[in-house]
Amino acid sequence: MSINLANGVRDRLRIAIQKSGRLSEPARALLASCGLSWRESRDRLFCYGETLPVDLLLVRDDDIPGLIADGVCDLGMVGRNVLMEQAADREQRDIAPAYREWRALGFGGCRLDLAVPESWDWTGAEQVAGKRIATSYPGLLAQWLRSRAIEADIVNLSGSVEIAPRLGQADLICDLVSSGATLAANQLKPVETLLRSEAVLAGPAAAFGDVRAELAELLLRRLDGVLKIRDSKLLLFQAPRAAVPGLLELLPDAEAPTVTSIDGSDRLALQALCHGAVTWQRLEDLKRAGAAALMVLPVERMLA
Ligand code: PRT
Ligand code: ZN
Repeated sequence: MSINLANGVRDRLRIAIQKSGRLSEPARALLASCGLSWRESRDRLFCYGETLPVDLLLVRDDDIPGLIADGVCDLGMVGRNVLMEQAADREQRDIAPAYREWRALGFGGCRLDLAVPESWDWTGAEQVAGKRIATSYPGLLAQWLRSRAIEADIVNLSGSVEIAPRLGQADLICDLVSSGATLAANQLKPVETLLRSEAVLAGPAAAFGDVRAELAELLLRRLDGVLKIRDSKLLLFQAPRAAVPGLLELLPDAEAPTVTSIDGSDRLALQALCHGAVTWQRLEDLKRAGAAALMVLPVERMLA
């Protein structure tokens, strides 16, 4: 298979995802649930789209914003932290942001936090003035410091940020945190959140001027359907007519239900799409409020 990676007008859509790492499997799974499938090339860097003209480029996550900016890829799935760090860097160098976040994807969640040695008494952001802060996110950290008019030294490290205070390279750190276990293992504690991050779909700032516009629109429609139903369940139950208003109050996250009357009785059958978790607790609350024959069904696909 010959692959033309040149820029310009194209009739296929090219999406960059992480080759290997935290985001690679969930990104593939999400695209697969949008009905995409691929033929893998031998070098496993490029996957040719079979069901739709949508190809994958497997790269390091840090390369994704640049690939979109350069027009080598049309879209990318990358952490908001990476996208915004590179946008901050472009801003600092007076380069226009060539990409933007199109959708939040609901996986790869983490925070960019300031963390200090556990022995510190944290009194507030001004405490970092004049201190050395180790980070791999110098652009976002500089923005945050500027927004608070705080001056501090940024120690730019590409990895192992969390051991910098113990090595005497820095006084505190600014790094990604998910469970907090890494901070705890290094006797650090989180004190401020600079950014809440998750994987996002990034695309160009300007619209596509060719067939890729339709492909991107189709993909977004499917993606929205998948994201919307990810935590959604179809709830079926029966209830006496008089109990229905009270029951609907217990379902604030449900869309307007379909209501059917049951012949020859005062009872109604209801069907409601719920967008939040339908836990045992919620089912028990509904039962107490008059619902019966409760059933929770998974939703496989939805097209609004
Ligand atoms: O090779 P490539 O450059 O593509 O991969 P990478 O090593 O740069 O990235 P990878 O796979 O580690 O992370 C990809 C993306 O996952 C990040 O850009 C974030 O958007 C997201 N993500 C989510 C995380 C974390 N959670 C996370 N916990 N990225 C990194 N971490 C690290 C963090 O840096 C720290 O070292 O995990 C440690 C903290 O984890 P906890 O659970 O101990 O708090
Ligand atoms: Zn990376």
